Amino acid sequence: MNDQSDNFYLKNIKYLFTTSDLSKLPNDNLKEIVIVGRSNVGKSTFINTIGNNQKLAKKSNKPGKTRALSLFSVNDKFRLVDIPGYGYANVSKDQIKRFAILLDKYFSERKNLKLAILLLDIRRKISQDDLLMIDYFKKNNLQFKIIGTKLDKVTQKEKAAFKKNIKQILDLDEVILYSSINKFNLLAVKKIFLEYL
Ligand SMILES: Nc1nc2c(ncn2[C@@H]2O[C@H](COP(=O)(O)OP(=O)(O)OP(=O)(O)O)[C@@H](O)[C@H]2O)c(=O)[nH]1
Ligand SMILES: [Mg+2]
Repeated sequence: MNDQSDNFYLKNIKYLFTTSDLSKLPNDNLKEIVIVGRSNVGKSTFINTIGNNQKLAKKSNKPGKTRALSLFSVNDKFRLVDIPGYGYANVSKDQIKRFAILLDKYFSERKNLKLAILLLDIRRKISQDDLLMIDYFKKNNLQFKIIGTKLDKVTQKEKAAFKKNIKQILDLDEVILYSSINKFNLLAVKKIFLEYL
């Protein structure tokens, strides 16, 4: 992608469609970035707010319910993919299993997929499910980046505890902390996109 990060606007984000049928995904060369994380961490909101388009939310924001992939086109140059999070209570075991199989297929076979962004709530400890996800990415050689969310809600103490947790458990020195409310660190998020496009 040629755009420089500082003039790379994420203005034109369009909702495309939601599907649980991988054969319905576009057959083209556009790259995809999937947003992953526990239910309620802010995945749908993240996509909606980086595009500055609150209306997008209605399309994908049925918490934990739609066991499917939602696709968004960004500037007609790449796609963001929203998926329901893990840990949502009102989902049957059967649904979870079917969706896990679907995701595994998407993660391991989809050629367009270049990066997974794993969102972690800065106020919470990294969960067992988060660790399983990271393990999965490593085993499948899928590039991933971690972004801490809900920065607007945290105290300095919570921020420091999160960074320490990330260092201790994942051995990462740097982690981007983002807020969908005030878009603090949006530039750093955009830089991640650019790096993988
Ligand atoms: N204060 C604050 N609230 C946020 C932020 N991001 C998301 N939220 C709120 O967190 C709640 C959950 O956000 P969603 O975007 O629906 O979470 P999700 O990860 O898509 O959840 P699932 O679809 O269930 O997996 C909503 O009430 C959002 O408004 C943020 O950066 N700051
Ligand atoms: Mg969601």
